[in-house]
Amino acid sequence: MFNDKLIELPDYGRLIVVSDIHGNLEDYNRYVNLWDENDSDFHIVFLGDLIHAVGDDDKSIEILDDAIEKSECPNFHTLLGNHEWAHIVNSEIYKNGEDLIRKFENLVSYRKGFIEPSLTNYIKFFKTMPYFVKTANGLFLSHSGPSFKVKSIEAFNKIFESDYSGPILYDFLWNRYNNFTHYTKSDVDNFLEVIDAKYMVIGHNVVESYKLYGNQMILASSFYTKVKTYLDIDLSKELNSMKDLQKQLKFLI
Ligand SMILES: [Mn+2]
Repeated sequence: MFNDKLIELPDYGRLIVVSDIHGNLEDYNRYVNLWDENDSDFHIVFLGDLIHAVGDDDKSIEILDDAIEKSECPNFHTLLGNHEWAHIVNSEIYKNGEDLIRKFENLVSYRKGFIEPSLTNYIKFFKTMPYFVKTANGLFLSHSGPSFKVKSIEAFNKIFESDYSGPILYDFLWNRYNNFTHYTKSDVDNFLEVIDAKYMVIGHNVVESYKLYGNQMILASSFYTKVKTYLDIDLSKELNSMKDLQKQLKFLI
């Protein structure tokens, strides 16, 4: 069954995986320039949170305008992050005391002259964002998670039936690896077994460069990191250990 919230990638081609951009246009452009939109077997995935910079230099609008254009390409994928989700469900989101929803709305008015129809169109775009990517060689990509509540494939598939307020989707957008009430290494393994994948790659957390948490890899591609790290994956290669995945890590210099 076709599911536009779960992208399945084949056992051939190339895949670049980039985590949270948070309004950093310079980094966004550097990653996009690594990719070739004309090669349909060459995919790029952003793991959510394209928007919301902390501080003054917030290029969320410029990034979104470009991403909306590029989303016409079937090999360009931007997953839903908790920051995009907050606009969809109209939930508050603060960082360093800044109200990021208001800040984004002000930014839209400032850049476009009026808040509407641009704001509505951005939220429409957020609603087109897939939640997950699964590759034939055994990777599962999401913004965050997993949810320890997912103990069967049926429980997992319920995410796609419920709307944006579902508790399991919430876990895949907000959970943090260093909070044992969210999930443990064995929750990662249980989840990977349920969805028949080997390794999970997420963003969302503040780590320096990248971090391994059991069979989970946490990437920091832009936000809060000195060494900006992404994956450049050969989809035709089998993955037999986390080392095989680590070998495909690259760094923006
Ligand atoms: Mn996040």
